[in-house]
Amino acid sequence: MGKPIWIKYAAQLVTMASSAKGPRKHEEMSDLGVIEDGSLWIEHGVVVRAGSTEQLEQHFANRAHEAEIVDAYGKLVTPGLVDPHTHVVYGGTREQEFEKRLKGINYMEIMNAGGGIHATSRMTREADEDELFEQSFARLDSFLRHGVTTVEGKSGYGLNLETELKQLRVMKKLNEAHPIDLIPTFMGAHAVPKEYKGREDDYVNHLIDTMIPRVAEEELARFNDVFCEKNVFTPEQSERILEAGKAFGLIPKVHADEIESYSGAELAARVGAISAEHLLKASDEGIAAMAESGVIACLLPATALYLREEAAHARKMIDAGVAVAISTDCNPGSSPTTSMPLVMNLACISMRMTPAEALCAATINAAFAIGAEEDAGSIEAGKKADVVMWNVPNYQMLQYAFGVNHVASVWKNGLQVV
Ligand code: IZC
Ligand code: ZN
Repeated sequence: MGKPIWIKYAAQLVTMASSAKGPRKHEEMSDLGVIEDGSLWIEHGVVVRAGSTEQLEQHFANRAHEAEIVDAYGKLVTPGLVDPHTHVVYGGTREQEFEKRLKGINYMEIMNAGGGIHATSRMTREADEDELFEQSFARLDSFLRHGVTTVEGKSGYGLNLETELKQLRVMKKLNEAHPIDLIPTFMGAHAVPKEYKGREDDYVNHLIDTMIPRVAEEELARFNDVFCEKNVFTPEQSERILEAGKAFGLIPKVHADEIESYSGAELAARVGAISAEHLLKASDEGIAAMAESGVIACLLPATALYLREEAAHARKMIDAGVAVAISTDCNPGSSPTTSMPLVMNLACISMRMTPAEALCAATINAAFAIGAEEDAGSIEAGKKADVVMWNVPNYQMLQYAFGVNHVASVWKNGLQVV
């Protein structure tokens, strides 16, 4: 695998290493494991040792000549960012819908009139595998350029067996072909397809009897997600779908309380979901229930901004003891972005998270939200060497100078990819 890489003299090395076990809560979210004048030795694609430059100079005195040296003087070095919620594989775009919404027609009106998710579903059904692969590959490149090295991706623009499988197979190929680790979620319950209008329960049964077993049998997904929302799937339907997935080893996730308060957070707690997403309108009881059962809140402030909605109440959740992660929600309707740095900026600006909490939410807590914490989310001996060097001297500057791409270099599995 070539020479060892030695990143030296970083103004700040943020490791996210901590004595805390599990997703970070309360003040644990501010414990970033910062090392000033930081140094990092990478070999065979994994982190061998992180510490001060002085410590590593002592430790590797006999091997210094073997390494390729990277001078990080004046720069910030962090773990690769993790995006725990995307709809990255899709056909077409929805810029006309963007304009409609600016003129005052809302997200659900557009969807109920056959646009929104249904429009993307039509375009995704029409696209062949190669087209979907090419378009999504380019989006993953963009993620990488923004410092993101692990991405969760959902199906849910097929809404029939054939196209859901197509989306998941494209994700599998992308995971193999692209440096980014792409972790797949089945989301056949993203909308009730038009051909089932008035027969919603028939579609729920189809998901449970046919689609979920097939996805599990082909091992195409790790998670099972549902859009639990008024006029989409009720909490009762959502619970049936998530329980059916559990029986096949698919871990539940819930799109909860995005547009209206609908006891989605309570549902996530009840079914033991790994995470609940959006939560703009989550109730206090729902937040308490999530804290109690250890559901991670995956908050999407870029989506809130894009839909011109008030962002989720991150402070309330952190105070209640909920571990918070953040994500782009990259999708063609309500958040066409690949910029996790922008999402960190917005976590601070729209949700009053601190710069430290935002970085925690975009790294280790995001990794926990997709079961990737063994490999990703922190710089620790034995983990994948997924590392970003930024053109700023400290993590506060990363959140402060906003809307700018500060990425200098990215390593994925110890290979420089940006
Ligand atoms: O395509 O509109 N909220 N799903 C639930 C989305 C947004 C993605 C979309
Ligand atoms: Zn989503």
